[in-house]
Parts: sequence; C-alpha cells; structure tokens
Amino acid sequence: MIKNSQLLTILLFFYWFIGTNQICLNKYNQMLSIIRGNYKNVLHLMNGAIISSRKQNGFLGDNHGSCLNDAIYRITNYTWNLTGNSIIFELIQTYELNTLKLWFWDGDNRIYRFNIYIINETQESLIYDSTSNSIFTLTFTDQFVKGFRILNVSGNTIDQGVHLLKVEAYYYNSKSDNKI
Ligand SMILES: *[C@@H]1O[C@H](CO)[C@@H](O)[C@H](O)[C@H]1NC(C)=O
Ligand SMILES: *[C@@H]1O[C@H](CO)[C@@H](O)[C@H](O)[C@H]1NC(C)=O
Ligand SMILES: *[C@@H]1O[C@H](CO)[C@@H](O)[C@H](O)[C@H]1NC(C)=O
Ligand SMILES: CC(=O)N[C@H]1CO[C@H](CO)[C@@H](O)[C@@H]1O
Repeated sequence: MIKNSQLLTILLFFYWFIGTNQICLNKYNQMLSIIRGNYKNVLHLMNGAIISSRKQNGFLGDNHGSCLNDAIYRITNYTWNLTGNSIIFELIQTYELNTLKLWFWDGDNRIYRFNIYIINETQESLIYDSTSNSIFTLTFTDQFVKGFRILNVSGNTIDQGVHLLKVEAYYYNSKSDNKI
C-alpha cells in the first residue's frame, strides 16, 4: 500500500519532471526558431538582406526596382541583369533554410533559363540548373545559408534578360517537429 504522503511526493516529482523538460524544450524550440529566421522570409530589405551584385544589375523603377521590396504587384519594377551575369543576394547572417522562392517577370508566358547557387560560409554550390517561368519555388535539404546567386544562363524565350519581381527565402517547417 502506498501512503497518501508517498503518492503526493511521487506526483510532485512527476510534475517537476514534466515542467523542467517543458522549459528545456521551449528553449530549444526558441533557438531553432532564431537560427531559422523565425520561419519567415529572410530575403527582405527589412531583414537586412542586400543585393551585393547591384553594380552589374539593372533596377527598373530605380530603388522601387529592388526585388527585396514589398512593392511587387507592378510588373514595371524589377531587378535584372545582362550577359551571363548574376544577381547575388547576401543575408544579414547565416540561417538554416530549405526554401527559395523566385518570382520572374510574368507579363507574358516567357520561360527563363537560369542557375541557382547556394552560398554558405565556405563555398558556393550549384543547386538548380534548368528553366522556369513566373513563380518558382525551390525546396532543398535543410542547410546553413549565407546567400544565393541567380545566374542568367541564356536569358528567356523572348529576350536575353533575367528579371526578378520578388524573391523570398525561408525555413518551411513541414514536419512541425520538436513540438508536443
Ligand atoms: C515603380 O517605379 C516608379 C519609379 O520609376 C515608382 O514611381 C513606382 O512607385 C514604382 N512602383 C512600385 C509598385 O513600387
Ligand atoms: C544572359 O546570358 C546569356 C548567355 O551568357 C547572354 O547571351 C545574355 O545576353 C544574358 N542576358 C542578358 C540580359 O544580357
Ligand atoms: C557549405 O556547403 C557545402 C556544400 O553543400 C558543404 O559541404 C559544407 O559543409 C558547407 N559548409 C558550411 C560551413 O556550412
Ligand atoms: C542593366 C545592367 O546594369 N546591366 C549590366 C549587366 O552586366 C553587364 C556586364 O557587366 C553590364 O555591361 C551591364 O550594364
């Protein structure tokens, strides 16, 4: 027979145990969230992202032409570049990410031919080498990312440009792991 006082002790220990682990788990989830940019778009002006290749890019609409802006619903403002050049994005810090979204100029149904490179602290790796039009979402294995490079391989089916209306990069939490 377990006495009431013993039962109480066991219960108290049980609740203490659950509580402590809950705190650890919360801290862990908090840290994960920070390194993953709070699961939001980190490729944005307001999050400190820059276009480090700006000297070799064109910005139609001047400062309004940056694809890091929010003003994206006018196809008359975009970021572009010429002759085998790249549009390079640099994040404010290294984040763990798994998704990149590119919105190409889609005033008609032209198809772009381009490469995507992921840049981290040590190197740059080719992650996509093909074509797309309009909104293109690339998912890749979870990894630490410092930036991206979009290379104009051979323009598009109408002209020689690569034109970006908007770009986004984030960690998509598909598994909603580490949650109870
Ligand atoms: C596009 O650029 C023009 C300047 O050329 C600016 O007046 C306009 O507000 C911009 N549009 C958007 C949606 O930012
Ligand atoms: C894109 O790259 C191709 C191949 O290097 C080049 O022919 C084309 O002129 C470039 N695009 C632009 C807008 O110049
Ligand atoms: C950078 O990327 C390469 C290729 O994906 C990988 O092997 C390397 O471990 C990465 N380095 C860092 C510091 O994340
Ligand atoms: C629009 C723009 O700035 N285009 C540039 C793309 O890159 C070539 C080569 O560096 C430049 O000559 C263009 O001016």
